[in-house]
Amino acid sequence: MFLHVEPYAGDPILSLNEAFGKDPRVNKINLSIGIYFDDDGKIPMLPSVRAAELKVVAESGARPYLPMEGAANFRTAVQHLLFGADRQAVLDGRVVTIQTVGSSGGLRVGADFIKRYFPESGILVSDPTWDNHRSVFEGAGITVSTYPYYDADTGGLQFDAMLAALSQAPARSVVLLHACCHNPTGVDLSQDQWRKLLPVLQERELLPFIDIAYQGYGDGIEEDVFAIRLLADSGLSFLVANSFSKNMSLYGERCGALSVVCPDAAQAVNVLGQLKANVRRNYSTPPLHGGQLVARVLTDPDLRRDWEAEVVTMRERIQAMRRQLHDVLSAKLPGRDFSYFLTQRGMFSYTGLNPAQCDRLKDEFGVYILRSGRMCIAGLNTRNVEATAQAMAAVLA
Ligand code: KET
Repeated sequence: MFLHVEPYAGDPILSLNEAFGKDPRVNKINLSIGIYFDDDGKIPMLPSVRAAELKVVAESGARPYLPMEGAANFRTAVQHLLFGADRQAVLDGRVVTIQTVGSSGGLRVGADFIKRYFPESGILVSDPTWDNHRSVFEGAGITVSTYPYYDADTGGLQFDAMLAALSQAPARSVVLLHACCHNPTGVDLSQDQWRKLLPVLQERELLPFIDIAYQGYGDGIEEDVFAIRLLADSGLSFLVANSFSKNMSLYGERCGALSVVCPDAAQAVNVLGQLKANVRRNYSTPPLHGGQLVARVLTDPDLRRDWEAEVVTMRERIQAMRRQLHDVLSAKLPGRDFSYFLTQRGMFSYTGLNPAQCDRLKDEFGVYILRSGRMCIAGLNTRNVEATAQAMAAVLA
């Protein structure tokens, strides 16, 4: 019956992370997957999230189904976090938010919505982008193409080429944009560049789909939603998928959301209805537990304050690791420019290592980075950063 089913080639991120788990070497270093590890190399349980969990568990033992769109307290809290409670688009009822199975689930529900209501539209993603973007949108039957983004010569952004490509895109093309902490390059648009991009999106009648999986890891929780609020204030219609995997360290709880900013409240009602219909035919309703932790942290003033401080701690630890890796490598290989470790933002740096060099890092030194050259800086700590720099210097020499 299943003889025609071909073997799965594996996923460039998850399969490498699994390979790391099976590697028997004690000194192995995992810089593959986008997970924040603390200085002890552990995935933290944030104290604010732990406190929220104790309260949530103490209050209710019942496990009802959530509505298709998720829990009302979660949806409102997330909408306020992203768009601001007092912003016009929110006050006008133009924004709808549903709770999804991680932001991956939000991307997929959004992709299905696009396929159904914009059947002619393709999606443009940055070159490069998170590997799974292509899989999610192609999996929904949408044609994926790229716009120029990363400049390998400068380690920065090809902003003019990006604008030029988007200026040529067919009307109603979907444009996938990373709000902050671009995955995999760590290269973001400046606020000024976002302002210059906006008229192109408007004039070409493009439909932005914003992915924000690292809110708080760039400049700050509020600062990192600059682009989302700029677009919402402009009256543009767009989609946003966001994640609490990283900034609340809730990976396995699958906490995310999909928001759609609509032209008016009446259209918003219909859009919400179709998102619900899509959820119902896919997985029916989202899971309960993790979303309640998120809602509690976001709405309890004390927990919210603690969480914001914890995010600062995580961000600053990554920045310290960036600095240390930069300094050790610069000392080992003088004359080479490693400043990209300092300018790139969020969890990742794009090292420019080729696949053969990445394989050497893994095979000879037990240092796992993606074969694209993406390194998860959040996997470095005071005990492995030196060894990582040694290994990198060896394969670069
Ligand atoms: N968007 C981006 C840009 C992203 O990097 C991830 C995860 C997600 C969405 C998914 O988030 P979630 O809410 O957990 O569904 N990225 C890391 C893990 C993964 O590939 O799943 C990574 O790039 O390593």
